[in-house]
Amino acid sequence: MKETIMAIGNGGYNLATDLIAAGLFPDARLIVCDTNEKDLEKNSVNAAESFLLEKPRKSVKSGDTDFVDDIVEKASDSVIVCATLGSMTGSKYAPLIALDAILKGKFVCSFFSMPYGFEGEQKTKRAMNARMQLIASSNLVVQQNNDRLKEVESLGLNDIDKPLVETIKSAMSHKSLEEMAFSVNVDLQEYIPEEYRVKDIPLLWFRNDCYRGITADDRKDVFNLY
Ligand SMILES: Nc1nc2c(ncn2[C@@H]2O[C@H](COP(=O)(O)OP(=O)(O)OP(=O)(O)O)[C@@H](O)[C@H]2O)c(=O)[nH]1
Ligand SMILES: [Mg+2]
Repeated sequence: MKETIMAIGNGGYNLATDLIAAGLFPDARLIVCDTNEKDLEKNSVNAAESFLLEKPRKSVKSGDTDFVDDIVEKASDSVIVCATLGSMTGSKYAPLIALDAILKGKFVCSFFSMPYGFEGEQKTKRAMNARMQLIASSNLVVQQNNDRLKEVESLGLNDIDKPLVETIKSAMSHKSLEEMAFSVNVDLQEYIPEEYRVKDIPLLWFRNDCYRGITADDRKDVFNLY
């Protein structure tokens, strides 16, 4: 299935680009979304579509999917949402795009990072809320914990997305994204490369469709908790 990669925010775009550069999704279409006009212009060079988003309100609710409806309309049946959580754009819009896509019956994978600890409690809380929403709106999620990148000595300054990209690459050499999402009794964490398991605790985390059978209303409810 030809994937549509949705790059949300500037870090989301970087992650999407790194995934594409790794050759994992050779036929994918790239859709770039940002609230920042300059970043959008800079990041849209190789995009099939680009969308300037409104600056998000403090908290988005499930009823806000009409903001992203015209974006999701452009996606194929297999959607890969890329965002780096913590700031406003990725944290607010990536979950809404995933929700709208999954409610439209699409297959949704969300790949994202959590912020560094030094960025403060507000960013961490915003990212945790977005993560919860993404889990409820995706068939498969893969998370990278940015705060633990410093524990991997081999990583250079330009390798910020390398653990996430290499983990997805390693997993996809064993299984398709659909197989990862829907297989039962498979420990997806086993696909995380050895160098990213510092002190036996991986910097990354896989979650497959843990809410199998969840209703559309249940998914939406997760957006209306806070
Ligand atoms: N893994 C990774 N994390 C990043 C990258 N860029 C930024 N981050 C992290 O993601 C957080 C969000 O940064 P951005 O992606 O720039 O924010 P945004 O989603 O565009 O949101 P705005 O603040 O509204 O512009 C930062 O606080 C960093 O923790 C990146 O290229 N890769
Ligand atoms: Mg931005």
